[in-house]
Amino acid sequence: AWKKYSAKEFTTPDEFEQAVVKHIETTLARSLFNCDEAAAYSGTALAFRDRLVIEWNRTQQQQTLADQKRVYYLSLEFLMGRALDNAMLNVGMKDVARKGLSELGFRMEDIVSQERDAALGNGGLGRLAACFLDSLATLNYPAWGYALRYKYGIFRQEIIDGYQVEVPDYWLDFNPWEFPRHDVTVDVQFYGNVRKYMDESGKQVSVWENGEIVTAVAYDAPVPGYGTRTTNNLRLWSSKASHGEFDFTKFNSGEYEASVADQQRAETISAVLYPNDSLERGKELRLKQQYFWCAASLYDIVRRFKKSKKAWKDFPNQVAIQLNDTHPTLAIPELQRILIDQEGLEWDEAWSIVQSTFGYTNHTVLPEALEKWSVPLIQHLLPRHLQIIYDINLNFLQYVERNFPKERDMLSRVSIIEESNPKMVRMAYLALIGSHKVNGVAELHSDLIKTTIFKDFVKIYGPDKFTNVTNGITPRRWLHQANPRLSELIASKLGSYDYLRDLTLLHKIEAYVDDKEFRKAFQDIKYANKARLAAYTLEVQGIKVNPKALFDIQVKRIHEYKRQQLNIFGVIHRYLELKAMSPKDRNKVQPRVSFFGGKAAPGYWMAKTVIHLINQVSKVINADKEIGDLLKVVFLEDYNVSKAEIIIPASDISEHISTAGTEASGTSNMKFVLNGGLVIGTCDGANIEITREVGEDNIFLFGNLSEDVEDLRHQHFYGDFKLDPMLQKVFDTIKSGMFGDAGQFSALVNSIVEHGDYYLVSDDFKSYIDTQKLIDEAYKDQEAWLTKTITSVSRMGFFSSDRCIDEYAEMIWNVEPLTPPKQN
Ligand code: DL6
Repeated sequence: AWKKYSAKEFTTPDEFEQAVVKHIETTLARSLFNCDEAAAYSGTALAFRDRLVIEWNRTQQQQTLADQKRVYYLSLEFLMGRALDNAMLNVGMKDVARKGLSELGFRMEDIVSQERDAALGNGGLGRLAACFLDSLATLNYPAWGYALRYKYGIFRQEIIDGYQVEVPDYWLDFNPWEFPRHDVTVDVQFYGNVRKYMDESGKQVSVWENGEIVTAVAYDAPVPGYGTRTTNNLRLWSSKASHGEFDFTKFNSGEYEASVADQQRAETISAVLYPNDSLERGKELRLKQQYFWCAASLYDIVRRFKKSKKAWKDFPNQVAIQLNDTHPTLAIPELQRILIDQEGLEWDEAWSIVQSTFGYTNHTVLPEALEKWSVPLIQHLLPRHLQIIYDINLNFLQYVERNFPKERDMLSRVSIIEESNPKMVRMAYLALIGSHKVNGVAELHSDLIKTTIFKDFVKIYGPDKFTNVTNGITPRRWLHQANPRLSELIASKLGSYDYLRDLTLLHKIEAYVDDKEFRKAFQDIKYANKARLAAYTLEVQGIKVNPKALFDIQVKRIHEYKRQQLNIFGVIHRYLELKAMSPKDRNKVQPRVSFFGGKAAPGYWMAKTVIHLINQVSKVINADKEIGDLLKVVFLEDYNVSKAEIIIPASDISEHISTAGTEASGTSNMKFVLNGGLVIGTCDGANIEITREVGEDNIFLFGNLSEDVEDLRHQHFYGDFKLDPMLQKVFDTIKSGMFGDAGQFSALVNSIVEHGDYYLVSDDFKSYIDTQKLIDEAYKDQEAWLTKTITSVSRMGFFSSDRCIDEYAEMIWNVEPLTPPKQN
C-alpha cells in the first residue's frame, strides 16, 4: 500500500513548473504575482531537493541493507559552494529546469546566482573534501562526510580603501539543502574528572564524570553523484545546550541573563569557522570544536555499527575513517576510549581496531601549520583523553625502545608529547601512530614528508605505512558546470558526456588539435569566458579590461609561501619597463591584465599588507593613461567557489608560484589547465605532475628547486644575500611613495631585504621575470598557444578526483562501490 503513495520525481518541464509553483505557493506561502528571482530560486531548489531526497532515502536504505564497509570522511571543512547548479547537472535535469524556468519568465543564470555559497572552508583542504564527496557519490561508494554546521562560514571580504575588511558570513538565512534531524542528537562531554576503581574481576575501570554536557544535533545534506542514483550524506553537527532553550530554575529566580548564558555558550561551539589556513594556536574554543565534532561523529558511527550486531573485531571491516589533516585526530583517543571504557575491550584489542580503522592525510609540511595542543589545556578540557594519549605514547615509545635500543635520541624526537613548557601534544604524530596509512597529496609532498617531518617514523614503521594520493578535482563542477560550452564541445567530439565519469577519455580530443573547426570553437569559448570575466570585473570592480589582453590570474589564499608578493613585484617591474619604453616599442608589447583574488587570515598582517599593495598598485597603473590597456591590475574582491567558476575558465596564464617545497599540492592549478589555460609555476606540489602529464613544452616552470631551498636559506642567514637588481628597483619605487605611504609596505620589503628572504623572492625574481617574457612572446603566436592549451586539456585525465577516490578506496580504505539498482 505504501508504494502507491510514494513520492514521484518530475521528468518534464511541465512537471518541473508544477513542482516549483507548488513550493512557491505552499511551502513559501508566496503569491505567484510577486514571485521574484529569490522566490523562484527557492521554488526551484525545493523542487530539486524533493528529487534528491527520494534518491537519498533509497541510497541510505540500500547501503544499510547491503551492510558493507562504509567510508567516513572527517573534515572540519567542506567548501561546497552552490548546490543548485550542481544538483541540476548531476541529476541531468538542467535543461528541463531551464525550459521550465523560462516558461515561468526567468533566466537560469539569474536564478542560480541567487544562492549563497556554502563557504564552510578556508581553501584547498576544504574544497578538496567537497570534490571528494562528489566523486564518492559518483563512483557509488557508500560514504558519509562529517563536519560542523557553522553558523558563520568563511568571512566575506570587502576591500575598503585598498584594505581587507572582514564581514561575517551568515549563510543560513534560507538553506533548502539541509535537513535538521532533531531526533539525531549526541550528548558530548567536556571538562570534569576521571575516577578510577577496580571492578569485581580486578580490572581497572576509568569513569569520566562531572563534566559539562553539550548536545550535538545532526543536520544532513544530500550529496548527489553525477549520472547515478547514488546520493550520499553530509552530516553537519550543530551545538546546543543539553537542557534545552534556557535554564528555568535560573529564569524563575530572576536571573534572566544567566538563564540563557549556557545556551549561548553551547551554541558558540559551532558558531564560526576559524578563518585560518593552518591552525589557531591555543584557542580553547577551537579544541572544543574539534572534540565536539569527533565525539558526535564517532558516536554516530559506532551506533550504526552496533545495530549490525557484529563483533568488535569486524569494526574495521565495516568502517573506514579518513582524517582530513590533523583536525580530527581526537577521534583516535575517542574511539580507544569508547572501546575500553564503554565497551570493555582490552587495550591491545581496542588499539588494533583503532589503527586498522583510521587513515590520515597530511596536507602540509610547513612547520608553523603542524598542529600542537598544550597538555594543560587538554587535561582541563578532556582529562580522560589525555590519559589515553599518554598511554598510547607509552606503548609506542616502549615499542621504539625495544626495536631501536641504540637510538635513544629518537625517543624524544618521536614522542607524541613535546617536552616544552608547557608540554604539547603533537597531533600529527598521534594521527600517524593511530592510523594504518598516512598519505601526502602530491608525489613531491609525499616524498618530502618521508624525508622531513616523518623521517623517524619511516624507520620505525617501514615505508609501506606511507603512500601518496595526488589530489584531483571533480570535472563535473570544474568543467561541466563552470565551462558548459567547453564541456559541450568536448562531448560533441567524443560522442557523449561519458568523459565526465572517466576523465582519461579526454585524451581522445588530442586528435582534434589540428582540426580547424574545433580550434576555432575552442578559441571562441575561451574568448567568451574572458569577456564574461571582463563584464564581471566592470560590473563589480568598476575596472574596464580588454578581453583581448592576456589574462594572468592568481587566485588563492594570500600567504607568503604562495608568493603573491612575487607576482605584484613582477607587475611593478613590468610597469616600470613600460614607462621607460618609447611609444614605438610599447606598440609591440603584449597587453596584459593581472588578476588577483584571495582572502588573508584576519590576523595575518603580512598577507593583508600584500593585499593592500596590490590594490594601491592597481589604482596607480589603471589610472595611467599613457599605459592604457597595456597593463591593468585587478583585485577581485571576496574570492569564493562560485566566483572561481567564472574566473578559472577565463585564464590564459595562471600563477602557482610557491617557494619550491612549500605547496603540498595545489588544486586550482589543475582547474585552470582543464579549462584551457596554461600555468606559470615553480617545481612544487602538483605542478610537477601536471608537467609530467602535459609535457614540458606546455607549462612555464621557473625558480629554484626544493632540494636547493635549505642551502639558499642557510646562505641568506650567514649574510650571503644579494638583492636582485631588478627587485631593488621595484623596492626603490615603492620607497619613493608612488603607491602611497611607503612605510605601510616596509615590513614586506624588509622581510626580503633585511630578514633573510625566507621565501626566496629575490632568488627567484629574475627567473620569474624571464619566464614572464617567454610567456609574452609565446602568446603572440596565437596558433601555437592554442595548440598548447588544447593539448594540455586533452592530457588532464589523471587529475580527476575520481582517480583519487579509487586510489584511496583500494590502497587505504579497502571499500567497494555499491551499484544502485536501475531505475524502473
Ligand atoms: O590538499 C589540499 C590542499 C593542498 O592542495 C594545498 O597545497 C595545501 O596547502 C592545503 N593544505 C592546507 C593545510 N591546512 N592545514 N592544516 O590547507 O591542502
